[in-house]
Amino acid sequence: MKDDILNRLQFSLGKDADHASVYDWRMAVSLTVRDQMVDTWFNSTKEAYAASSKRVYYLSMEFLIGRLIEDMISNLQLEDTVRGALTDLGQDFDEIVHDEPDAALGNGGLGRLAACFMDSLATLGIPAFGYGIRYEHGLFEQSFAQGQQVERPETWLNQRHAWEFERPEVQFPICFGGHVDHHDGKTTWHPSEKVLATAYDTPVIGWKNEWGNTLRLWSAEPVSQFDLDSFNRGDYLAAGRSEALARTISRVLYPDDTTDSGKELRLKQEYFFTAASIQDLMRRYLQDHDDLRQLPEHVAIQLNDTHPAIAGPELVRVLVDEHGIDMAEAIPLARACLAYTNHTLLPEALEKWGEWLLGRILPRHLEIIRIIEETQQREHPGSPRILEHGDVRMGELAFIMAHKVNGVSALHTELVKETVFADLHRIHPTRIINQTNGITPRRWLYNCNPGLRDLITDAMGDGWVADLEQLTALKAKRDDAAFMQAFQASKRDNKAALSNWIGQTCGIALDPDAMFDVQIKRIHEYKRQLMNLLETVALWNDMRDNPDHDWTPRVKIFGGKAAPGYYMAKDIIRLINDVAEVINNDPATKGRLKIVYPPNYNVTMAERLIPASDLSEQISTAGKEASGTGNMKFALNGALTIGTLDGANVEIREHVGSENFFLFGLTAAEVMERRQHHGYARAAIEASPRLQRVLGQIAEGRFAPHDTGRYHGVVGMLYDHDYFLVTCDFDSYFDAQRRADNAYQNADNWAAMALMNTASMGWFSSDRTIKGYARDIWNAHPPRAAMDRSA
Ligand code: F58
Repeated sequence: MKDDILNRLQFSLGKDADHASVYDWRMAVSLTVRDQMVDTWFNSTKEAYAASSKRVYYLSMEFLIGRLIEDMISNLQLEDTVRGALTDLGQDFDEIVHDEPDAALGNGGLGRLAACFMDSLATLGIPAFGYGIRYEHGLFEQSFAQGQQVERPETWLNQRHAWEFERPEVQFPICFGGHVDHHDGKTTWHPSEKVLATAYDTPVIGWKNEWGNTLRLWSAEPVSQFDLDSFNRGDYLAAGRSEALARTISRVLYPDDTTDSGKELRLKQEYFFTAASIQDLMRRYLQDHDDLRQLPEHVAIQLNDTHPAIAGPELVRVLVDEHGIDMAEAIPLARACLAYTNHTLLPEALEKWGEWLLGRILPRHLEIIRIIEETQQREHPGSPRILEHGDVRMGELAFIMAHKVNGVSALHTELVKETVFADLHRIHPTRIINQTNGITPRRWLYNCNPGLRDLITDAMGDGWVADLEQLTALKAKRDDAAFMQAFQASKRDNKAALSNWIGQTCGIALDPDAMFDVQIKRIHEYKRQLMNLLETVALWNDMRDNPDHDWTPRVKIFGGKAAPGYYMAKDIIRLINDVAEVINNDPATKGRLKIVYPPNYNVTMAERLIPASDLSEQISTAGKEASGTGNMKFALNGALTIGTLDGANVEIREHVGSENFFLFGLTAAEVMERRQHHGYARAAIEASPRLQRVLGQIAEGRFAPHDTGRYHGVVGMLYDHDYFLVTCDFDSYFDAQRRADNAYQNADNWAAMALMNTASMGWFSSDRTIKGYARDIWNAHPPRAAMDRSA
């Protein structure tokens, strides 16, 4: 390993050890590790070909991967080797690992789920490709200026990305615009614009280096590099115009996790990566098959939300216009390949495109969508429409073109059946199924929490890493005093390390014995960071009123970004920072209450915060959080949840036991009912003197003394259109928090509850989720298991 690293340093980086920077060392280590993945990767590809396996194609606009170096090293079981080699070379392993920038090619849960799924697909040995976009700029970088969010472009590709292989030979033209000709029964699309999609492959190697799949990200390039005629005429801008146009397509990730941006560029991005992926998988299929009617036996295409929903019409277009299959046959054939995952019920997040816009950019696709619509109406008169009020509704399109549609938690799936797709569900009663989300235990326990990982492995071996349900054996340890002591110590160590980091980065001193209460996720009204903050102010008031009470010391940690155009979310961020400023400087609550909000929350920060958390905030308005996956990461790492009956919280509570979960709040049914009552928010505020006081303080400018009107909008919203029922759940939430306070006072009992959480979370491994997809949706199998069976 030492020689390999030095060789890489010399021959790939052109540096000698004396002059190498941390970056050079990291690249040398990464390239060395990457070399060791290639055999597994090649062999997996060969095996999948030899077995003529069905392949899974996971199409996702987002892959929120974070750093890769630790994943790669641990999945290859190289930790000790690499660490040892670097120590011998006089280098610091941790410093090198922390030098890698996060690949932030996603907004939040949806993108992170895709990354966890890639890890599980490889670990399970299921042949799969992840297809997405190689954004030049991932999710923006967040900083705070006077408490307000400031966004700056993220530049992960300024440095070379060590893990990818550029594939200049894998290149497909992607067309836009123009018109369509129908002649002698033949249809021809004459596009007006064309770009090239070039592949960049990152090998994804599963646990213990047994199987490797590919994450193939597409980058847009101009068809012709530049126009030499214009250049020679001295028109340098015109010479580079087509290049500039093409490159914008893969330039930025849309940072909007709330509403359909309505931008033409986003539609082009969606079509760009979907069309490239379909050309690629068709090419692969046609290499060793000639009967396109067998396509569904070899190809499973999973649509991660509606962003790639144009895959339906695109696949039909390719089958009909390029391979001469009848439309009537092509539609069901495409459907048999396609499945769609829904991640949201929020009406504003369901994608729609103006018919006019879609027709201008993808004229042939609009024709095909019309035919799909007619076919659906003919077969199921009165079916909900794809085309309505001048819009193309991508949810309906995805549903109608999928053979299975899945929700991401039990509750969410029921709500999908009852609300957004109620009418389609009546027509296709077996199409909607549930696949509750999961998380990869490799990243979210093994790598991020080495203390707990070693404790568990010492107690039971490392079988749990690929079979997380083995963790139930830990339940027997709750009476083992030595184990429980070590369990508590590992949490204490993680909290001390986090306190150090927060001290260094935010300049705030924390007491590692305080309860670390953490809410990290995108800032959104339905996730109710505001309710958490109001409770913090109420607690502060109570502490100041009763200074002699035996208060449980708390550290409230927030993390998360707001979409740049989401003004209410940005006000909430500013309010958190303003309140922190006042409370953190109040001598009356010193040592008892602190608020920290480290800027630029990302995957790497989550890996730091989650292992050091005691209390996990999962407090969305019931019925709004489709699943949540952060909730699973916390519970697995021994944090207790304070939460509503929403998303996967419901299933987490069933697994960990209601006695190990702080439940509060209205149920989804009660939420819908409450909204029918006129003036429900005012009534709730009037009934709660505690809440009234907090709202009064905020409205009076207690936290913005030089700009007292700053939060009138926020307070006014709570009085007049508190759609997410912050006011109605406030008292119940406050009480649940006091139950948590009391429980925390008994450290042994708290640790026993935390252990029950860790021990009960095995079911939430994304390995279980992927087995569910493979069985119920894809009918895909690991070729190796088939060979083992026949041997
Ligand atoms: C999330 N959706 C859900 N969307 O909110 C969360 O409950 C769930 O656990 C997770 O998916 C995985 O199923 C989500 O993250 C986005 O970020 C979209 C990005 C593009 C625009 C629309 C929202």
